[in-house]
Amino acid sequence: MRLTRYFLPVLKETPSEAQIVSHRLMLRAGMIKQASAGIYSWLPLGYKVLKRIEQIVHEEQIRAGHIPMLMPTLQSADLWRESGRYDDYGQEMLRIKDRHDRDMLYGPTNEELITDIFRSHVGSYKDLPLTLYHIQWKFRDEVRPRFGVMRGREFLMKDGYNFDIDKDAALHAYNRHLVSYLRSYERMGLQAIPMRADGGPIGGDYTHEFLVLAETGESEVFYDSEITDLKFGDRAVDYDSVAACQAVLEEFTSRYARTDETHDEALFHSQVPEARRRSARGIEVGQIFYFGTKYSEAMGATVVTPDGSRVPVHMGSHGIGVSRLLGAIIEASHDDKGIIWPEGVTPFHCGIVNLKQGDTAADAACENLYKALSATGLEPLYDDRSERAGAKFATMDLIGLPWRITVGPRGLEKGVVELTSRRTGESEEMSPEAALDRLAQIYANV
Ligand code: P5A
Repeated sequence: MRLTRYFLPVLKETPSEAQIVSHRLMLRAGMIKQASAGIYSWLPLGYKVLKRIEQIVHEEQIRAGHIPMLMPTLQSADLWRESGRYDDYGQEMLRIKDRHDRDMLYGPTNEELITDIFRSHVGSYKDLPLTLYHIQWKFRDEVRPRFGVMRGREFLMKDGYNFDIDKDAALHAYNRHLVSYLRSYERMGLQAIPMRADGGPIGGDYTHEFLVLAETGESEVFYDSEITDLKFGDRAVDYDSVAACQAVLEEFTSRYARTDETHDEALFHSQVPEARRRSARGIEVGQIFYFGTKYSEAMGATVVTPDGSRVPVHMGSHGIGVSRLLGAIIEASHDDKGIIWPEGVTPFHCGIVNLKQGDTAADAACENLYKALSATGLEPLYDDRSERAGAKFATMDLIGLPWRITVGPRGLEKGVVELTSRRTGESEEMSPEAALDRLAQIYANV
């Protein structure tokens, strides 16, 4: 993309309504614009990152054997009356009437809708196990929407639902989700720690939240500091192996780590030596639940077992806060100049800064780099504006592309350009070909 042809409405001023750094930076970098309280338009740069995150989530869910689909945002109130949640959900639910005076709602989650789909089409144990998921907009009329996309009213969630014959099978699905979530967050450059949590309006008492530690997080958390040394890495886990998934769950959840809803001070003290006890704040970027037959019993989602009897299916639901993740990643990765995107989610792989637009050699070298990068499947953002170098660097630093190639007439006389890491600020002179090779290598491992 050439910057002169792009739509990147960066702000010079720091917006006064934004209280936390990620919200400020998303506004300044022209990623989002508030449409009304807690509801945002995703401008091109923000939309690009959102899509990158979605892509990682899709890839990891499919790898785990879960099946993508799409359910609507608007739902009929009748299904929610069946489960009993229509009255329970309270003011967070946005209720709408259509022209026939039918009660509708903008879905805050999809347990009822998916259970209805399941009961309409599945009746036998032979069709299990089954996990369906989608990535779809949700609406929760939060009392205090704040911090930009962190606590929105309209937000994008990946929500998955497992259907299993019994509790053991459903717990394997739970573990599979835990493994796939660890992989997903790490690919986004995040450490998200699974912590024992509370079921809230979804239900069930077997649930973990995934938390990214950050001072601006809305949750208070208590944990054994050893947990922060755990890395999932690029290990290959066989998602069909009950033992392998169980082993990952045990490794990542055996140490004390709880949100304030389930925190037990006495247990914390008895399980964790004082030097390793931590209390901190965290951003909840996902949650997994096993709630057994809560919805299947209420809504009659049953299957025939091998011995011919009929049983309600065991279920769980599993959510990732896709739009919230942008805020969480920025909270975890920025400096005073702007965002620092991890390679896995960056909107463009590399920036090209032309120090002297209009100089024949510099223009030609930039064009060549632009074409060569694009040909290798990488997406560069070429700053081809006739701006001062300082202004171009400031924009690149603000929008946070992890790598920048700087091209100027003086370097070109020596046959070199400069490759700069946004994270370390270190620059290295090299030939344009060497810069291309280096970038290809970096992104081959992402
Ligand atoms: C699990 C999937 C559920 O709704 N039902 C379907 C279950 N879980 S949850 O924990 O309530 O939500 C899942 C994730 O969505 C994100 N989230 C939000 N993101 C932005 N703004 C909000 N107002 C908001 N509310 C929830 C969180 O990341 C949460 O973990």
